[in-house]
Amino acid sequence: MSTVIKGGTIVTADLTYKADVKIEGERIAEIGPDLSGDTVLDAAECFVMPGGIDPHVHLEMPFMGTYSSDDFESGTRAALSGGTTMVVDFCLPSPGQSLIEALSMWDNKSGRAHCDYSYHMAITWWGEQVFDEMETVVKEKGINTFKHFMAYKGALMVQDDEMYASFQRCAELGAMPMVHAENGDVVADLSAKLLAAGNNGPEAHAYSRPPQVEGEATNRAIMIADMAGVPLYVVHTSCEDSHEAIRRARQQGKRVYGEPLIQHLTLDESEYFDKDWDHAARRVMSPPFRNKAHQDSLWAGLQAGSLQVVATDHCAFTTDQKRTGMGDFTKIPNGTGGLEDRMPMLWTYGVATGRLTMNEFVAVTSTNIAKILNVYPKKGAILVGADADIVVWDPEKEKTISAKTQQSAIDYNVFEGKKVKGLPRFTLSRGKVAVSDGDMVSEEGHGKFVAREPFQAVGKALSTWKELTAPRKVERTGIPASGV
Ligand code: DUC
Ligand code: ZN
Ligand code: ZN
Ligand code: ZN
Repeated sequence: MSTVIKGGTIVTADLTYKADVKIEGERIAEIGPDLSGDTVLDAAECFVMPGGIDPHVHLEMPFMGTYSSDDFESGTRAALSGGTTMVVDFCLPSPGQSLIEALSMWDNKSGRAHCDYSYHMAITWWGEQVFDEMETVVKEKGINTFKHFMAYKGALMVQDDEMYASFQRCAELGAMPMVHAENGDVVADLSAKLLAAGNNGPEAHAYSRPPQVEGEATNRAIMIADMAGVPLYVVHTSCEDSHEAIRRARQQGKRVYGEPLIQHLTLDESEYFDKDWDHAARRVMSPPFRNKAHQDSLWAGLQAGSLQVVATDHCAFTTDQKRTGMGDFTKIPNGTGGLEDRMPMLWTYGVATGRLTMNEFVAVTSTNIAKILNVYPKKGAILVGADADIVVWDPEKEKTISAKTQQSAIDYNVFEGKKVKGLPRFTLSRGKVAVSDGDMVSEEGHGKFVAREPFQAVGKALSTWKELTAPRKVERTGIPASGV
């Protein structure tokens, strides 16, 4: 059985040309003029692009006393509906839990995925067991990225000495550390002061996490990564303060990557002020939305290449879940959706406005991500032999974003009412049509885990636990009950 995508214009990160694409089984078999096959998908007037990769999602994640509402079923269905064909979720061990055991819990959830997926492993505590298991995670479990939370004090937050030790371990294993860069000590102090002064509404969440806390933590993580001799991936870069640190590091030859979110690119802090409680609380996420000057900085970074990737940090909570934080903003579950809307929103606000070229669009939604995460060209490419994760993009197709028509399992959408132009006509997941003329025909359980090989090792001999400084012990309560 073969499928041919016919009559379209192929757009990759570096080329734009007219050709048909023939798929046999799960892979691209041939690219060229006038191809034929058993099934023909009409791509006339469309762009044929590598399916999107969202490198940052949280599906059914235990967090702040609840679970994020989109699971691997609804979340990956939402992804495909918007042209995204692979997601990378975060495996979050509870403090004291084995990384391998946490992974098996994640495997139990991800079996329902409609599209392919991979994991990052979070370092939520530190000890000899974590040190040892990191090797198994990299060498046997196909995971080459470790996430560190510099915020959520007393819960997920790592200390600098732990981060330094873990970064060194990443270096010797050929893995890359990632950071949620916010100074958790300062956030905790500002939050307490705001609450004490009677500021308990959702807008106080934004005041508790100013750009400086992000800029400081980004700088700190970059310097620690440099001393550990390892590249660094900074998730959800939301402001100039953090972007500036990344830009400077790159100019100095450091391999540091920055990931703005579609939410921060297109929504600003006015979403929190003079709005009703539900409206503002639904948009509470960390980092919070910023002002327009910060937005301009993020767009400039994508244009200049100092920021490489657009993600969502999709972590969707219902209005009822958000309302558990009424009277105390630190208890509002942090997170927003976006998985379904990332590509149409970026096309509409990026490509259609002239901020990004079509090739840059492909780079930041797919190809750069595949390269940075070491799954290129299996993913992120229109090349013979690559997985047939493809989106046939109709630049004339329009819709108004609405919770009423979305795939995501929550009762609102932070982009409600926004008109987008540019949507999938077809989305293919490993050769299987998942969106057909705008209709969902994807298959639960079709998604497979994508293993990611270690990066080129830095060449040091493996150290043992004893050789690293054993960081001091920190008390942790586990999954945060509140948001600092
Ligand atoms: N930020 C959020 O808004 N949600 C999930 C975790 C995070 O860092
Ligand atoms: Zn984060
Ligand atoms: Zn996140
Ligand atoms: Zn299948």
